[in-house]
Amino acid sequence: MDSINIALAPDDNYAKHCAIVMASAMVNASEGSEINFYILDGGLNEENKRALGNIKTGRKYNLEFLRIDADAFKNFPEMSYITVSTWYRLKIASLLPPEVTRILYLDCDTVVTAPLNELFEMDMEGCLIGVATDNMWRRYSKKLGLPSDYRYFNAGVLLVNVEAWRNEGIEEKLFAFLSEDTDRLKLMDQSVLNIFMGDRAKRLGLKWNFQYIIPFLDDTCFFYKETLDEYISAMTDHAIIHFMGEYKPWKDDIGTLHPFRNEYFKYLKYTQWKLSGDEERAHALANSKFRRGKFWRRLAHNIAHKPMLVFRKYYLGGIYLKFKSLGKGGPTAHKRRRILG
Ligand SMILES: [Mn+2]
Repeated sequence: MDSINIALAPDDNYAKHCAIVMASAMVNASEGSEINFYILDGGLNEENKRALGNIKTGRKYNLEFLRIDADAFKNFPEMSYITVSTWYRLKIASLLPPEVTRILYLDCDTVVTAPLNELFEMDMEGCLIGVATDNMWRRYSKKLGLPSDYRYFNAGVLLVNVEAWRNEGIEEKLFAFLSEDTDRLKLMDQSVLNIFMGDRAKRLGLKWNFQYIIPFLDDTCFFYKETLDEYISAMTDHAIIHFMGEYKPWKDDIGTLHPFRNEYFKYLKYTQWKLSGDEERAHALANSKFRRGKFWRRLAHNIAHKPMLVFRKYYLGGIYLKFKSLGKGGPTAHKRRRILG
């Protein structure tokens, strides 16, 4: 029997979103796949742990909590909404039980929309991780002094070749690299992974980490020819959506601007956090009211804070993407109006 192994690293604030990622993976899993979840646990409370063990999609699943010594990470930096748990994934190979040889690490701001078997069957071709390109790849590569055609990857979805990590002592080498020069920590985990294993990262395609750009509000480097076709195709053919950046689906204000928001809400009902019918209706109503005019207010806000924004190449790139992808599917206006159900 094939198995799907997924690791997640929620703190108490993200337990609900974690449950939604889990529910979405189960609802979309192929029949007959065994589903195993591993929670990198830096100290979740009992109530949240119970809730993660009590997701009712009708599928059976195994759940294991891997206790992390949070003290070991106390000198590791955090950045705006990125908490220390972002670093936990670097310890994944030593935390997992020995029988797990490949794992899919998912950020808790993702949603699964298709079966994941392909990831567990593909040839890793000697690579240490499988990844997709980051929304701002070109800018990051430049900032880090990497070659201008290097496609800086996003670490929110990481297919980890655990076997290779163990055989080659990657974790030890990674932590030695960090302690050699503690300034490297300031780059945060994503850039560290890019620098450390960029040449051994298998490219999975944006289908597996689709980062939708909200035109007129978001900046992006996806409009460059290296990633343009990939983006346009992932708009309709995606298996994992990543709600990176500030437009989180659970935010009742600016989250309403994300056209794939409903992909998040449709899994709420399988979890402990499900809403009653009345609450759902009230929620949908409030959101549709809110969204009217929200776009323009947000645009005005962005321009007021960064007046030169509209002249930026990356900002214009988002608009280019919008027109390039029109007629190629993606969320329709009708779909956008529906929030729940
Ligand atoms: Mn993320």
